[in-house]
Formats: sequence, structure tokens, C-alpha cells
Amino acid sequence: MALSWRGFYAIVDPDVCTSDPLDVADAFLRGGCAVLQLRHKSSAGSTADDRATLALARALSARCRAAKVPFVMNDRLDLALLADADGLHLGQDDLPIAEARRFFRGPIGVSTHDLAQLTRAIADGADLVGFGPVFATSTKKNPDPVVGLDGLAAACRAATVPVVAIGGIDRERARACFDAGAALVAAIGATCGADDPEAAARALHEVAA
Ligand code: 3NM
Repeated sequence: MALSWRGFYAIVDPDVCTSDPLDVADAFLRGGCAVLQLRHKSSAGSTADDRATLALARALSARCRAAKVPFVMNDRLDLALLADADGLHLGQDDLPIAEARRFFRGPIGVSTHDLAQLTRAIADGADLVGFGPVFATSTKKNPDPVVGLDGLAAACRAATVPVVAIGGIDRERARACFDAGAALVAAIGATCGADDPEAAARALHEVAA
């Protein structure tokens, strides 16, 4: 069944949060978001970090459930299952969707950076696709080339599943992304790093309304 998620796609990235990630998540949930994802890149490969990330994922999952907002785990099938996440998001170098589907029942999103990747992800069964970076980003290490609003519009025309615009998005740019056909806009710097994450989330979520 087609996903009905629309609006602000909140991402909690503990490496970017200027205060406790749980407080930032609470602020996003108060301000408004369609989805909340945990993205913790520095957790990969370290047992101690994995334990902390699992604890954070479980705490976020419980908060999202109470707020009736779907919780999505980035990259990690194991943590998604253990934290009872509603959704899983995979990058180009993560597990193939077909392998993740053997275990994970919820919606699976895939990050894509050009039309070929987008088309392949949808053919492989992605329930939604990220597309970007739409604008220059300073948050992602080694980002792909900027796709721009024209690239985003072409992606939205080609996609048969909801498209999540990502990369350098703030309130003004969010409007342009929705106008280009995006179902959701994701942000990290403009929200996790904001002085007032609640207001930042509200501003992005309201643009879609
Ligand atoms: N993925 P900010 S760009 C996590 O192009 C991520 O797929 C991207 O952070 C992609 O809102 C990006 O601070 C970083 O630019 C988004």
C-alpha cells in the first residue's frame, strides 16, 4: 500500500544535536513531523557505541509510538528490529532491500542521488526514496554532487513512490522542494543544530500543510 507520509521528515543525528538527542526528538515531536529517523553514523563497528545507539533507538521508538509518529532506523537492520522501528532506511552501500525484507516487515526507504539509482531502488521495491543533496550540505561526509531543484523535480516525475528531498534544506528551500513534487523534506543542520528545534520543526512541517 502506498505510504501517506507527508511533511517534515525529522532526523535525529546525535553528532549534530546541540543538546541531548532525546530533548531534540521531543522538540521535533512537539513542533510537528511526519516521521522521525535516528541516524547515528559513528555507531558503526563499535560494540560500546552499538549498545548506546540501541538504547537511544529504543527510547526514541517509545516516544514516537506515544506521539503516533513512525520511527525509522537508518542503515541498521539489526537495530531497527531490536528497537521495534516502524521503518528502515538504507543507503547505497547498505544491505540490499531484498535481504532486509527477509526480516523487516515495515516500509523501507533508500537514499538515491541520481535518476538511475532512484529507478533501481523503486524497481527493487523501495517504499520511499531519498533524493539529494538538493542543495549543498555540510552535514554529510563525502556528499554526492548537488542535484538542484530541477533534478529533484525530474526525480519526483519519475518516481512512483514518495520522494524525500534532502540536503541543505531550510524553511524557504522546503517550500521549493514541495513545489518540485517532494512528499517530504528532511533536514539535519537546520533542525538538529537549531537553537530552537521545536520552532525549526514546526516551520518545516507547516510548509507542507
Ligand atoms: N543525505 P543537512 S544529504 C544525510 O544526499 C544526508 O542523500 C544526503 O543534512 C543525500 O540538512 C544529507 O544538514 C545531509 O544538509 C543532510
